[in-house]
Formats: sequence, structure tokens, C-alpha cells
Amino acid sequence: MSAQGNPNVSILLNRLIQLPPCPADVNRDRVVNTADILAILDAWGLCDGCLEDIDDDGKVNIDDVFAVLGAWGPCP
Ligand SMILES: [Ca+2]
Ligand SMILES: [Ca+2]
Repeated sequence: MSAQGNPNVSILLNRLIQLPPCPADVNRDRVVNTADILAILDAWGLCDGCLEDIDDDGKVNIDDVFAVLGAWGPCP
């Protein structure tokens, strides 16, 4: 299986390779969409240093959902 054919490997590579910052892309697939909203809902609540805490305030909440909505679409 090639690395490009495996979405989990692609996500891992995207985390390792330096790409333009796209903090609202929680699952690091370079698209800000419903999958990122669902990841935020999954991590809802106090969360120190987790990816879903987009504004880095120690909580995953509605502000992070708004951050996703504000960055909706493909990452730069
Ligand atoms: Ca994403
Ligand atoms: Ca937050």
C-alpha cells in the first residue's frame, strides 16, 4: 500500500511536513469542513494543548466551532 493511498498515513505526513498553518483543520487533511466540526464536538470540554482547541484557551467549545466556520474550505 502506498503512503498516498492511506488517509491515516497522509494525515500523519501532513503533521510532520511543514505546511502553511491551518489551525482550524483539526484532522490535518488540508480541508476545513464538517469532519473538523465533528472532531471538535468529539473533544468538547476542557482540553489542554489538544488540536481541537483552535484558539488555544484550554477549552474546546463554540469559539473553536466559529474558528472552523471562519476558515471553511481548502487550506492555503
Ligand atoms: Ca480537516
Ligand atoms: Ca478553544
